[in-house]
This record gives sequence, structure tokens and C-alpha cells, in this order.
Amino acid sequence: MEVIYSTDHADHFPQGEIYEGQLIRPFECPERWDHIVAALGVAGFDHRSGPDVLDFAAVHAVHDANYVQFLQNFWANWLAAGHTGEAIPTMFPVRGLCHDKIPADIDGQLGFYALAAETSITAGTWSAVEASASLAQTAQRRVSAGASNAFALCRPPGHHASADQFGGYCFLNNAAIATQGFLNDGAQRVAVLDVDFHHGNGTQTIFYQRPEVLFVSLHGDPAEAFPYFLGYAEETGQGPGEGTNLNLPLPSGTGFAQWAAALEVGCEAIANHRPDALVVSLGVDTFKDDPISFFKLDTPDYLRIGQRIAALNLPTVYVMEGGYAVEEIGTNTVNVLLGHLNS
Ligand code: Q9C
Ligand code: ZN
Repeated sequence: MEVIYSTDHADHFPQGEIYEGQLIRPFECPERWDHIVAALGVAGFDHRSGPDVLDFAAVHAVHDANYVQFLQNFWANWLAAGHTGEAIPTMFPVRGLCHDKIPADIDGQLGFYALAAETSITAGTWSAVEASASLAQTAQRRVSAGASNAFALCRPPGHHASADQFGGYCFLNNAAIATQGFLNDGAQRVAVLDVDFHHGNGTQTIFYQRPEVLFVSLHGDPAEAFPYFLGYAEETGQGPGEGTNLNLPLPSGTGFAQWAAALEVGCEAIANHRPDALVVSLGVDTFKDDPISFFKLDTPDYLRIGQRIAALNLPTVYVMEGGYAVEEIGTNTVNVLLGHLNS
């Protein structure tokens, strides 16, 4: 399995995350990447490449052009406004205080394009975001060109990013860009399987009305877990996309037996969709010791996840999402890939 990766991820290293009333060192940190690369080395994943230059065709097909421009130009505009610290949104278009007009002021824009306040924008954020998206696109193109599978070691992650919102540590939706890339390169139907602990709200909304893309997500029940306002089982798609969204919310304390039963339901739906390609939003924050999540998966379980996904027998791109138990993130991630290869 080819690994697509880039050291540019390190350009995004926010110093602060608002968490439980304090500004803490963010859970989504550069060392996550180091641990994954180390584990890939130990496991012998020696076929590693840098990304090709990002082609914005697939990006603009899933993201709002003004939003992309906002991200691209944000730091220059932030500095021009006289701000020097990293940017943390504090006000949002919410119930009763909501308009489609984009504020002229950069602070207003920051809130307009944000869905949560834990995700800071820094000087190097765009560089890392662009690189991260290019990894997903490069992996997709390798698979469209005939490879059986590929792993895009994306950082920052992407699945919370909607067409025009960042948050949940995400800016561009890497999995959606890969999915759109498959369609652009000739796939009739694509499935996205999101196994990150959190619901992939961004991916869901991007494809909610699109019948050719099936979105399946296993995640912590939004009644109890971020992103709180999306991810319920009753969300099944809309208009022409009705029936192509499958949410499998699971309660606090879910262990592998219960989680694997939901994966089975998800995999059967994927098989029924008859996709030409599969994109896996691979988060390993389902791990028992993850500091911000409440599932109880253990390291060997990740081998079985990869085995089950491989049994779908589809051209597959794995896109890295979350996972915050930093010491174990490498082993857990690599176990999914090893399970896939040794199925
Ligand atoms: N009390 C990803 O895994 N913080 N993003 C939640 C809940 C945000 C996770 C705090 C978690 C975002 C890609
Ligand atoms: Zn997550």
C-alpha cells in the first residue's frame, strides 16, 4: 500500500484549544503525524511518496469558492487588521442571529465560516491544509489509475469541514475531495465509510443530496458527543440523495463487539450501493484510551476493521482523520492498514 504524506502538515501547529474552560495545548498536534510515520516504518510501509500539486477542480466541486478564498487569504487579512495572535472564532451565525451576508470585517468572517471555537487558524494553517488536501487527491488518483489502495496521511483532518465551514480541527474536507475526485475520474458511484469516533458532519452535508455518493458513519451518539447537532440515525439523505446517508450512532462505552456489528450493517449498505470506489475516513479516536472520546476499542481490533473493509473488495483510499491517544495512534492506524493487506 502506497503512503502519501508530507512534512508540510507541521506548518499548522496551533498553540491553543479552548477546552473545558481553559486554553490548552491542542489534542490535534503535529506529533500525531510523527507517531504514525514511525509505526509505518516499523511495519515496513516503505512505498511512500509526496503529493502532486493540488488541482482545485475537485476542491471547488465540494467547497464554496468564497470559503476557499477566505482560508487562503485569512492570515494576510488577519495581520492587515492588526491582529497578531492565532485566530479563535468567538461568534457565529446562530438561531435568531443569522444572515447569509458575508461580513466585511475579518472577525465577522472568521465566525461566519466557523462551526466551532476549538479550532485556531495560524500563520501556517493554509499551507498545511492545502498539502493535506493534496494528499487525499493524490491517493485517489493513484487508485483511479489502477492501484488497489492507498493511504493519505492527512493532517489537519477533514471530515468536520462542510462546504463553507471549518471546525473540529478540520478546514478542507479531504475525504470529500477524494470522493469527488473518483467521480471526476469516471466512477459512477462512490461510498464513504467514516470510522472516526466523531460524526463526519461535513462529509454528510456535502453529499446529502447526491445519490451517487453513499455516506456511512459510525460514531458517538450526537446527543452525547461532538459535533452534537448532526449525526442522528433519522438523517437518511434528501431529495435525490434520499436513502444514501446512513448514520450509526453508538452509546458511551461501546466496545468492539457492538461496534463491529454496526460496521457489518454499514458494510452491507456499502455493498448494496455497488460503488466503484471506497473512501475511508480513518480516525482511531475510537481507542479505549482516547482522551476526548468514549468508545472502548483496543489495538488488535484495528486489524479486524481493516480486514472487514478489505472484504468489500473495492478500490480503497484511506484518509487520516482523528485520534488523540498520541502514543498509540501509530500502531492503531497501521493495524487497520495491515488488516486490509493481510485479509
Ligand atoms: N467536549 C476529529 O476527530 N472537541 N475532530 C470536542 C467535546 C472537538 C474532533 C470536545 C473534537 C473534534 C477530526
Ligand atoms: Zn474524531
